[in-house]
Amino acid sequence: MPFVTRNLFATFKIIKIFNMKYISFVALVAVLGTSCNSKTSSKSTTIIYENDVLAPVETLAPNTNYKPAFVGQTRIGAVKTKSDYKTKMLTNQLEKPWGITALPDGRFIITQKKGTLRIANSAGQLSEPITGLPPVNSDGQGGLLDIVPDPLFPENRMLYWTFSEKTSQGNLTSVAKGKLAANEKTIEGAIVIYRATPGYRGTLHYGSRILFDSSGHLIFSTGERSDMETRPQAQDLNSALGKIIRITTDGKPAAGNPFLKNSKARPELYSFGHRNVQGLALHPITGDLWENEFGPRGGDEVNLIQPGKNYGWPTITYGYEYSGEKIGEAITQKDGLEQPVYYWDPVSSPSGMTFYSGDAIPEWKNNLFIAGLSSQHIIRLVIENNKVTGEERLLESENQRFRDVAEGTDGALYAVTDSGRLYRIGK
Ligand SMILES: [Ca+2]
Repeated sequence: MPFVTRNLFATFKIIKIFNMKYISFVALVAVLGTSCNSKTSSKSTTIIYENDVLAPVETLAPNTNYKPAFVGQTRIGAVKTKSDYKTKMLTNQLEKPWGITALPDGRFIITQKKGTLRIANSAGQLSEPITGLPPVNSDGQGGLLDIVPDPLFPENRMLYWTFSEKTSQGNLTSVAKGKLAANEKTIEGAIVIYRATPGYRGTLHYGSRILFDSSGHLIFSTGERSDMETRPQAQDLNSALGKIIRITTDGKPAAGNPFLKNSKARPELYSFGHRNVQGLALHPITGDLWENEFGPRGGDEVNLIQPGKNYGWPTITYGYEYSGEKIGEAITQKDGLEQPVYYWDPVSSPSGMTFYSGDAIPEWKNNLFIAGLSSQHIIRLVIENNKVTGEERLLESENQRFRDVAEGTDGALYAVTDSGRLYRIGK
């Protein structure tokens, strides 16, 4: 009975993974029953049901020997979308797209790394490159990064974006704003409103995503610029590196920021201890701010951001150095430092992300969708009560480095890839 042996082995392995949490006696009997009766046993070796919880999507060995702080912090059981949805590549003519955001009229504004914008409609037709933005330094991981329209865009045509800027003091992440001209060929009156100093000569770990919060202020992210020289600044409240930052549309510290009364901290800071924040999104129901960030080798994270909190880097991490060496004291938890809600080891290279708020695919409602770079798929995370309860991989067969994903006004998801593709995923 080789199939039964395999099924029993798989069952016990899954029990170990889930620590008996999701496996009922009934489910166990169901699996054993399947193994005895099934002619094709391959499915029953990998799939075990209770409340639609399957074995985790990740099957590769982790890079570290670290253990999660709580059950479900990594390698949660898989979920699978039951609704019909279609995936369509709308165009492959974008040039290194980096950020995509819906405009109120149903079209999209898309950044291209080298410093221009494109507008796409939901059929994938592209405008000519839009110029008139301040020069970007697109070396390494830099360039024109993320973009967001003003909440009053239909009236004022204002756009806000982040980019890597070369200055005499080194390269840095900056925020600029400008008005989309009526002919949609240029940006008018573009000015830099904020510079995340200090500058540094490297070209890695700039962040960056940008969005508006419910009070009309800008929230954006930076990175710690990767090198050992700048890494400690993620913990330094007098540096803008490795931070989430909240400013007014004029680039001033926003009212209500957590460090306004701390004379040793920069008043624009919102949270700290970040490595390289590549995704930001507001939860459609709670309004909470969520982020993702690149870990080193292992330890990519999803965090629920609370103002003033320390997210740990580089003091605590679920990853090793790329060389395989351990980082700092090789600890994953410490009092006063926040735990990620979820992490990946091996890494997924999470980039832009969005919560799904549409009605077209009801089972996706309030799920988090994350563009995966090296992992080459779109990650779907089901989140309940601020815990991840399921993970799915979408568009794996496309073999694309997904850079950003946004929700359209039509209730579909739209994703851009490093090779220049724009996808529509929806009904
Ligand atoms: Ca962290």
